Amino acid sequence: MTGDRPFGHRSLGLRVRAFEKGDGVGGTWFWNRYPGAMSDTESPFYRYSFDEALLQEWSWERKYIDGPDILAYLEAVVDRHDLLKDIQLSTEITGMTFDEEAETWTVTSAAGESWTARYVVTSLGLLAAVNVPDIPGIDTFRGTLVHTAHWPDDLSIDGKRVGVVGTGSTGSQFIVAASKTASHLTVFQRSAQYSVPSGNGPTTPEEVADYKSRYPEIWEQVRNSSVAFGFEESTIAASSVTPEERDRVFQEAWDRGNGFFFMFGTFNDIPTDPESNEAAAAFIRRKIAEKVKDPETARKLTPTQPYAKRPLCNVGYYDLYNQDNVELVSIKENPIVEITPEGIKTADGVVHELDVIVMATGFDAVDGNYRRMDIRGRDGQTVDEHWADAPTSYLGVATAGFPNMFMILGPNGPFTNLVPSIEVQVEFVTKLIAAAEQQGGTIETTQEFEDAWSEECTSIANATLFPKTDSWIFGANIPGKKHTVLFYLGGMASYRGVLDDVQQAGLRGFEVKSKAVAA
Ligand code: NA7
Repeated sequence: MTGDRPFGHRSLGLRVRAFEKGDGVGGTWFWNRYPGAMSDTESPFYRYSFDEALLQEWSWERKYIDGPDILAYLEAVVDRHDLLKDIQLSTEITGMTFDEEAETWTVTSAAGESWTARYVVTSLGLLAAVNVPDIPGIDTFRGTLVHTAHWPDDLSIDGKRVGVVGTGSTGSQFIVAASKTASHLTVFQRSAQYSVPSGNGPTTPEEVADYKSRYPEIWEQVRNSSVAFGFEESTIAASSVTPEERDRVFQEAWDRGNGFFFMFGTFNDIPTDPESNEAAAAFIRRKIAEKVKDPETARKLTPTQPYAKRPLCNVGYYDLYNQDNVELVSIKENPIVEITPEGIKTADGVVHELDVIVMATGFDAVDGNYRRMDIRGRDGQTVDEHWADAPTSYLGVATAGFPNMFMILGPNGPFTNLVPSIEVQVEFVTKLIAAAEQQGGTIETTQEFEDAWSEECTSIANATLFPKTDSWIFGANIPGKKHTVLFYLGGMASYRGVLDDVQQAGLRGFEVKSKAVAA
């Protein structure tokens, strides 16, 4: 292989066995095949930086890559690096137990197979444990009921009566797509959302060539930015400029497109200053009022919470509610009471007759899949017990009492375009494993460092308006889940700075315990 830098286990010369529940690689993009699925990170930045040759080979034709193209890209990565020989597909791992005597992990599958390893790296998916609401009568529906993350390849909604529950990032993408092909689309909305235009459209070959010629500087910028979306975050406070100037900047961002750009590229205090946040929110609310013709529909679509959830963007999200085939039901005002064989019944007694019900109801984010597995560290303690109060970690990659276990996108990792975060964490975990290899022992973090990292994440989150809204970023979407921070909201550059400091201080916060040395 040429043109790529040594990355991950290959730089250590270790043997690796990877397990994947799906019948193919791709994770999120393997599972999420609903109509309209796409990344809202612009195409040049939603890819790995480590394979420089592939960056040159792989092109794109639109501002954003859609689900099937991302899956094809990930398959190409696997192919090029001949990874499939190390990956066992269609294998659901159900348990992992640390043997303190042997200092090894035993990994077991649902089929009863087991393997032993010195190290385990968990990449269980940040948004993978599916959340399906417990609605009475859900099993009685005569049509097709699907969660967006389990979309069957042979399910078409063309010409059908479709109901969708959920208007988050997934729901709004699906709604835009379904509004074009369903005979009737009923949107069951719990919370109104702020959505700005994505600005999606064709890219010219010249633009693509220009990006390709600048990749080294692009990655430099991405890694030194906050959200790692490939744009410069604003350094100007909305509170420092006139209302006219704010609206000029918001309009420019509206015309440019992209949700993260609207929140982080316009001004630097939208997520933190209530007045600046309200200025952005009011701008979007005015757009809703301008676009949506029926005042009652416009009222229901208008959010009242601060603009402080994961930012969304779509093409024509609000306009589509003017179409005759689209109907909006506010289930805050008129709750779903049950699912019947014919469709969805709301509190006003109406049965909305449907052929397909789509649950765009999200995920038990971040720790969901960890808790669904039986993961046992020192003294037989499970991860579920260890996280009884809240899911925690040191630097998003390690948790105390679980030696030689490393998480990619574990709790309290950075909140960014996830591809660069994955790369940064893989590089860091590789260094941790190298340290353990070098010293011939186990490596683990301590409770003290884990607690300090949680405090750091909480205090950063509390300096923002994000905890003031109910979203999966704090676990608020799952009934009974504790409202707690699940991310490091300090940004990519700061996160990398912390990792650099930790390394320079001899992996501060990690202990290598060598039995040989102890003996
Ligand atoms: P989200 O963002 O968690 O959205 C889920 C949506 O489903 C949201 O509108 C919820 O309303 C709604 N929801 C959840 N539970 C229910 C129940 N019980 N009844 C009615 N409506 C419900 O998930 P997504 O899949 O859209 O996006 C997750 C991330 O994946 C996304 O941010 C990307 O980064 C990728 P709510 O707003 O909670 O009132």
